[in-house]
Amino acid sequence: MAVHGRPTGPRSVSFLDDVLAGLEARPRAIPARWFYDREGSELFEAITQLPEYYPTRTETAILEHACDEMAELVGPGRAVVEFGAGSATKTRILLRCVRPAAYVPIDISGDFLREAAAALAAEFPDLSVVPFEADFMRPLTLPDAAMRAPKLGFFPGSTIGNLEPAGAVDLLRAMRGSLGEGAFLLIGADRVKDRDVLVRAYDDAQGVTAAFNMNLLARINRELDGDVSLDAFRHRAVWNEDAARIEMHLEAVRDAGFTVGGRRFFVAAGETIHTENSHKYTPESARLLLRAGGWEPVRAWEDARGWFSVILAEA
Ligand code: AVI
Repeated sequence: MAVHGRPTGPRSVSFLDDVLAGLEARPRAIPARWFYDREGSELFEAITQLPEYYPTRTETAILEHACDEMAELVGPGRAVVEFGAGSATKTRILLRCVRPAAYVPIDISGDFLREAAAALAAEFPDLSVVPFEADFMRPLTLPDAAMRAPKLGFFPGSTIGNLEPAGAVDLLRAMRGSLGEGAFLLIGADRVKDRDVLVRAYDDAQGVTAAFNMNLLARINRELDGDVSLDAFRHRAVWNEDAARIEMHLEAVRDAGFTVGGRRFFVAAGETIHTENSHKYTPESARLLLRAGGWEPVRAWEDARGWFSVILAEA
């Protein structure tokens, strides 16, 4: 399955443009949304099952535990609008509790969206499921069927953390605009915690996250007529304390010359290509971010270790 994250930032024209621009730039950086081809999406799904990758299971447990309280706070008859169409388990937990009038999953990948929506419609026969193929990084006009009910936006997974703070604020504001007056937003936010726990979550013992990161180079070779030697690079996950984020990089282990889309590049040993940011939040920084994005936090739930928060905010 696909979905989940697909961060980040203003969309440019194509994979080729982003890769060429990213390899030209200093520091070199390629947007994380290009991770999610079929292989990348499958690898991400495998990451969510890893013992070291606590966010998915922690957030799921929080939702299970707090869902009745969430339902009481938001009230019945809402349209649940999910940004990204397929945190399958989490969506089901929420829909069972909240009993909405409609469910509107928004995703840029139409095929995946329709599959996920059909499965949910079969499982919740009384629910009006209205899949909406769109790029939720841009302001949206929701389908008519969803416009009648007040909205509950759902943005789990701490996918917000894959955006730079300014981009995160823009997205939250766009969500506020799309969901309208009286809306709620239920959002997952991964917390700042012990550095080793964080680094292990992004550099697991089985090497699944390494494969996820390296798949970007493989994808460049597959789709952009590239000849990057994969063994010239290795996966790095680094905690950036100042920016409160895990950074993923592809580091050249030796001098690497290669061609992409007919252009020649040279990456010296030790140089990196920055491929992802995953920002982590304190309770205060999460509240500040939400307020900057036009949302007033109402209630936050966390697990016993304080590793992950699910926050309900109102427009
Ligand atoms: C999708 N996103 C929230 C994930 C994260 O944790 O930032 C992507 C990921 N990258 C490596 N592991 C997981």
